[in-house]
Amino acid sequence: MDDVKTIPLENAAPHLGDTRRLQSLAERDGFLFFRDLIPQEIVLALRDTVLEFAGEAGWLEPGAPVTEARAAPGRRIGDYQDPAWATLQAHVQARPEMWAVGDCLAIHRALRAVECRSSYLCLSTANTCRVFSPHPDMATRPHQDGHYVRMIPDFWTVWLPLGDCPRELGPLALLSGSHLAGLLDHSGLGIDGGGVLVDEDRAWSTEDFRCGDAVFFRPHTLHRALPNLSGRRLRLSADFRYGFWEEPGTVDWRARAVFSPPRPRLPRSNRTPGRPTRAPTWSSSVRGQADDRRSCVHASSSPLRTSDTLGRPLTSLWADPIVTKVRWRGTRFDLSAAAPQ
Ligand SMILES: O=C(O)CCC(=O)C(=O)O
Repeated sequence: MDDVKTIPLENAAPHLGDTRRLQSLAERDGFLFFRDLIPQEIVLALRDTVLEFAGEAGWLEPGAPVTEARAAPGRRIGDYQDPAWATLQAHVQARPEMWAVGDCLAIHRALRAVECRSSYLCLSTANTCRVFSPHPDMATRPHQDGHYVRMIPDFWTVWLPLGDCPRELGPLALLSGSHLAGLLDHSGLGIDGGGVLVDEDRAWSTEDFRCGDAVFFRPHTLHRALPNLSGRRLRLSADFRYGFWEEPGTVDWRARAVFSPPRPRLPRSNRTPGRPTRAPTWSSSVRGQADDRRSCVHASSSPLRTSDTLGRPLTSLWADPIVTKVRWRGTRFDLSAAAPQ
């Protein structure tokens, strides 16, 4: 595990204006790496949020500068079944810093550049902040997201470090061309203990990631984390999933989540002249707003559930929070109640 063979990721950022080039890289590799894509200030704001949580959870070395993210000696951090880890996920779901990164224009623009269609940040499918202590055996095993994320058929994952993440800190690494083999058998229950067995002589594409870098990859792209060999520092990252408005599966899910009964009604005092007083139906309104980034739905609370939409047990408790509170076009809706908040 400690001596994973690696090769450098190719920077696709210079090709952001060249859809053909992006598409051929994505078809060849199953991933796209963008250097300096995301404004550092929004990444660092999310890093601060996660570090604040880490401090309260006792994950940081007492007395050390918080910004250095030094791990509390002896603490194993990153176990997906750890209740504190699940709490971190629920915590970040309610934080604007999470969605400022996940829903940032730079990511949507890059997705549009490669796909030529409008993306949206897909909620309720494991948008995650990860914290790993320097225990090399805890590194994420090789797997495909398509095995775990089942709510939408076609999506991109975007992974980014929350701060600089050189190889020794255990960034993500991806296997070029692995997406071409389709969905593979996965062993075990989750990406911490199971996954896909890959020949040891395969070379994984990775980088000394810098704050603002991001790697985009497909549902069948094999990826893993390198071991955190830093000895003392926490590895912090976030990952998000994106669907496309034109995908039928996606459309159904979003329409159900936002507009199905109980249908939110605005209180009289909140009604904007000229705006519909009832939530619009999917077909009449949302499709027309495909380019409107602000129409993305934001989770603001996340009771956890233990099975997916098909009733299969989830591999980890955090994997699929049910979205009950959403903010849409500036209005907060509680989907479990009849009226908006
Ligand atoms: O950050 C990690 O260690 C794993 C991330 C991952 O597997 C993903 O983003 O799909």
